[in-house]
Amino acid sequence: MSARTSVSLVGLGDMGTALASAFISNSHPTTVWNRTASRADTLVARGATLASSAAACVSASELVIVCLLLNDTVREVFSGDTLKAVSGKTIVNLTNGTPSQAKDMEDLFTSNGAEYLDGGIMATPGLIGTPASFIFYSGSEAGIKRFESPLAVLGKVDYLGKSIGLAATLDTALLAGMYGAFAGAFQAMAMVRSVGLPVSKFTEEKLAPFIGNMTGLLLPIAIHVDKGEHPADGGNLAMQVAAIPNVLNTAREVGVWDGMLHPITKLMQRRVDHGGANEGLSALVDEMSLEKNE
Ligand code: FVH
Repeated sequence: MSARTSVSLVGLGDMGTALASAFISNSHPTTVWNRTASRADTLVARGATLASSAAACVSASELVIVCLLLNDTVREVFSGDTLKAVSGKTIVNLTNGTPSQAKDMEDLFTSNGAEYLDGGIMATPGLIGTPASFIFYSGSEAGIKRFESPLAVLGKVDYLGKSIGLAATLDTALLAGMYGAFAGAFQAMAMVRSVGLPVSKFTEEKLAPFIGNMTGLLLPIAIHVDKGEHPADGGNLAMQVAAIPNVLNTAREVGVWDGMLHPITKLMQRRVDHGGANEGLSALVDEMSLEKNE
C-alpha cells in the first residue's frame, strides 16, 4: 500500500476538527495547530500530532489546510515565521470568504512561494467525509491535481478552474439559497406555532414535503433566466402581488413579525411597476441587478 499523504491543519474549530478527524480516519498522518491548544486533545488521542506553533504545523506537510473564522484571521495567523514557512507548500484555504478576499489570499500565499487553492465547504461538520459533503475549489491546477486524492476524503472535490474567485462565488450563492429558503420556512414555523400547532408535525407532514415539491420549479425558472424570457407559466406577477399581502397580513393577525417576506414582496411590486404584470417569477432575478437597485 502506498503511503498516505501527510496533511497539516491550521484551525480546529468545529469545522477544522471535523476535517482533521476525516484525515485521521483515513490514515493520513495529520499535524494540527489551533490558537486554543486544548481543542486538539481528542484528535491527538486519535493519533494527530500537535504542532508547537502555526509555523511548525505548516512546515510539517506539503499539503496545508487552513480553516479559520475569517480571512482576517488567516492574515493574522499567517505572518512572520508562519508566512515564511508556506514556501513550497500547497495551501488550501477553506475559510469562508468573498471572491476579492480569495484574490488577496492568492496574492499573499503565491508571493511567498506557495501554490494556492481557495475552497468553499458545502457541508456541516457532521457531514464531512460522507457522500453528502462537497467542496468547491478554485485556483492552482497543479495543486488540485497533486492533492485531489487526499482532499476527496473530506467530500466530493468540485474543482471550478483557475479563476480564483469562483469557489467563494458559488459557495456564497448556495448559502444565499439556503438562508433564503430557511427564512421562508422560519416565517411559516412562527405562524403555525403562534396558533398553537406543533411545529415539528407541521414541518414533517406539510412544510418539508411542500417545499420539496416547489423546488421542482427552480430549474424551469433558471432556464427562463438564461434565455431572458419570463413567461408566466400559469401564475403571473400581478396575481402574486395581489396574493402575497395575505401572507403578510395573516402573519400579523396570528401575532408574528412578517419581515422575512418583505424583500420579495417589494421586488415583485417593483417588477410589476416596471411593466412585468404578465411575467412569471423568473423576472425577479432580472430585477435584482444593482443598476435597478441603486
Ligand atoms: N461550521 C459550519 O457548519 C460551517 C460550514 C461551512 C464552512 N464554514 C466556515 O468554516 C470556517 C471555520 O468554521 P468553524 O465552524 O470551524 O468555526 P469556529 O468553530 O468558530 O472556529 C473558528 C476557528 O478560528 C480560530 N480563530 C478565531 N479567531 C482567531 C484568531 N484571532 N487567531 C487565531 N485563531 C482564531 C478559532 O480558534 P480558537 O478560538 O479555538 O482558539 C477556531 O479554530 C469559517 O470560515 C466558517 O464560515 C463552517
